[in-house]
Amino acid sequence: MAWADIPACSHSKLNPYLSADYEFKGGFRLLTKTFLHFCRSTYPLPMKQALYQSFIEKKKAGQKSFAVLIDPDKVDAEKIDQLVTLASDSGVDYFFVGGSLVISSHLDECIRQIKTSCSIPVLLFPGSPSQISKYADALLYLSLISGRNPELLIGQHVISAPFVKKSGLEIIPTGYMVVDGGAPTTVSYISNATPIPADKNDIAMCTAMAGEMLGMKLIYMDAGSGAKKAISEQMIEKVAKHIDIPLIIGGGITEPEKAYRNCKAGADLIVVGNAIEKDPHLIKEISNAIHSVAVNV
Ligand code: 1GP
Repeated sequence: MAWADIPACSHSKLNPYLSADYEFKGGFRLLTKTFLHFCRSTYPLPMKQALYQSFIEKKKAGQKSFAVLIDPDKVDAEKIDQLVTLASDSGVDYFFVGGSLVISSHLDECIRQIKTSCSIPVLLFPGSPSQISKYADALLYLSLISGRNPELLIGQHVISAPFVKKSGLEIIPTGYMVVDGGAPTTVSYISNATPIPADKNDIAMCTAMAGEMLGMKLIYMDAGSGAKKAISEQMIEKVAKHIDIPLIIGGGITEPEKAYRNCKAGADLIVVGNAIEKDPHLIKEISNAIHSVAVNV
């Protein structure tokens, strides 16, 4: 039945076309069903946002978070077990998994092991589009906004977009900013992009503001894994004051006191990898320091 065939008045008591009324309702249901099917196939269900929502809610409540970074190249099954146990006992909020250069091919196994042993969410922190695993909870969809390398701003994203979409992961657009950490790091070398000079707080501030206005959902400032010098509290404070989205800070953080001061300066989430690889028992101290920052609601 086409729309043009529907009688002008289809109320059963007034309508002489009783059978047409029945047909109209049936036809309408069929059209509704067809329309919904069309919408679902043309416009898939909204992207998952559960983890991002948790970031936003924690930020609103003034709660600081701690992520342990696991580089799949640097851990075996036994080490993962140890990290998961320590992290679970210490109230770690997230695992980040990835690295600027991942050589091994056990990313999936690494994440599956974490997921089967604890309920801490796993976010991919990929150095390249090959570091995608459907077993993770979310993907930090990084655009290197501090650099001028078009491949890391948009090029690799275009190539991997269909694959990323198909993964079913929660995708979190993240403005990634590499800050000079006192010596070349893997990320500064591999990205082929100049890091923001450590004392140029205004450049960092403007870059983060631009990232937010371009639609990034997180800003991640990173001095690079194993950086000699972590990002200064002055730079963190400057950036934090000028953006409303959550701010992640990582690179070269080796002591609980520094993690604490970064949070006081405005960081919402602290990432530590290298120092924990060397001494996994730091997890508890750093976690306590981060979670002790007073809630400022
Ligand atoms: C690196 O921010 C992370 O991308 C963590 O750095 O390994 O130095 O803790 P570290």
